[in-house]
Amino acid sequence: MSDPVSDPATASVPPHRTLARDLPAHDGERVLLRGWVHARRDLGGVRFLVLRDRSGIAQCVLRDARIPLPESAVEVRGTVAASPKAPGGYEVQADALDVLAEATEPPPVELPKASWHAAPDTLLQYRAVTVRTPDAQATSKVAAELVGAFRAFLDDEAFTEIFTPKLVAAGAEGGADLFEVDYYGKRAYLAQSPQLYKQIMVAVHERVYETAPVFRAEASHTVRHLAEYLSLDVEVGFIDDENDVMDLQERLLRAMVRRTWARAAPELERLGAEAPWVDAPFPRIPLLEARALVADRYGHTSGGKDLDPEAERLLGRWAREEHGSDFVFVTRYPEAARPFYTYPTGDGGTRGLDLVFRGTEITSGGQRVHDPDVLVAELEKRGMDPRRFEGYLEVFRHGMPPHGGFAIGLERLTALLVGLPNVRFARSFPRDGSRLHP
Ligand code: AMO
Repeated sequence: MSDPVSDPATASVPPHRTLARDLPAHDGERVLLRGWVHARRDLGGVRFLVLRDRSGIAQCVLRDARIPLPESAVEVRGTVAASPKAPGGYEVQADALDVLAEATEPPPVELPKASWHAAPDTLLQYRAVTVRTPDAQATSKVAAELVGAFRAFLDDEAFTEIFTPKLVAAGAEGGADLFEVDYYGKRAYLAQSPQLYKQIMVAVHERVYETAPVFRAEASHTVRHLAEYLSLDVEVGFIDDENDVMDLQERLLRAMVRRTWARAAPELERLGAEAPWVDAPFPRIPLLEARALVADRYGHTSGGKDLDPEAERLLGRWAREEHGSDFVFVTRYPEAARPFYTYPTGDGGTRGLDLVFRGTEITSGGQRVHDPDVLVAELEKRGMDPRRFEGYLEVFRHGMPPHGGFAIGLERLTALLVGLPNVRFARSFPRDGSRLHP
């Protein structure tokens, strides 16, 4: 066949580039690879360059070329040959190596080594480069597929994507974890969630979703809290009660897991991810029953109004053992444990709920208050000034139907799916109490 690289007839058009993963389909042919120097080895007369591109890695064998430092951007021309020891069973016998951008110093850690072997702080300090490790690349790909699956499912169900402000006048979730911003001399905040706006938009489209960062000035430094995370928000109108919210969530999570497993199979395999149990119905258990169950069955008494992390873990174990599910809904949260917009049941409880996945909360949601007088009362009960929510409250005087929704924390879901011990590594550039760079 003609050489796509040197054929003068095609010299004026960009040469056809082959991806590392496609070498087996080009056995015996000339190819052009482009990527980064992932690793290099010098065995006397023969030099090996492992090239990494967006699809994976390819072994290239060179005779005399000088191989630049790892992470240099290069292009390699040569002929594909079977090689049982090479990754994927094929290598490129190279006759030309061109350096597109030479690395001027070695990477801060050896990127080809399994990334989680290095100290987490070092990896995060040099994240601009360590984000290139195959594990980090696979993780961000899985996260992207999860968001794609979220959108695809909801688009099919006639939801409309919305875009709400991240600079806001008041916090929606209560609590002290607000980042304050100087807004033209006035006090503003970074949005803790799109909660109030997604509710307002229910009166426009009935069914809405948003995928956007939210900000929490979390005081606690844990492996499951970030100062900035991606919130996958859903809100739907004309529901009967919170069971509709759970039904939707269950179908959505099942679809997200299945599609991600189909589309990111190589990445999930590389990360050693275990497919979750999603086929069985997700059990639903009221909070008080969950606390009692964890105490009776596992001898653990949960502290606080909510379930503590250990109680969540044990409840996850129960769901798997008794219901064959990696997911479990915790329902009927007490008013004291939920934000003002949660639908109260009049007995101190609410139609607020959480979804626990593999023993960790990954979503919160439920039915919302749609009566403006109840909303004002709920704000006042929590010592919040209704005047600060005037724009929001107004909407409820113009016919808000019964509605509800939920939000998934993308990094928590990603970390739990691929087995990361720390949610920071589920985000390319995590923000926490001590990290603002890179
Ligand atoms: P909530 O505050 O419970 O609910 O957040 C929803 C989900 O977001 C994730 N999450 C976090 N992830 C990383 N770092 C954090 N600091 C963090 N905080 C929360 C969790 C959690 O389950 N407006 C409501 C949602 C709703 O009712 O629709 C809300 O934001 O996975």
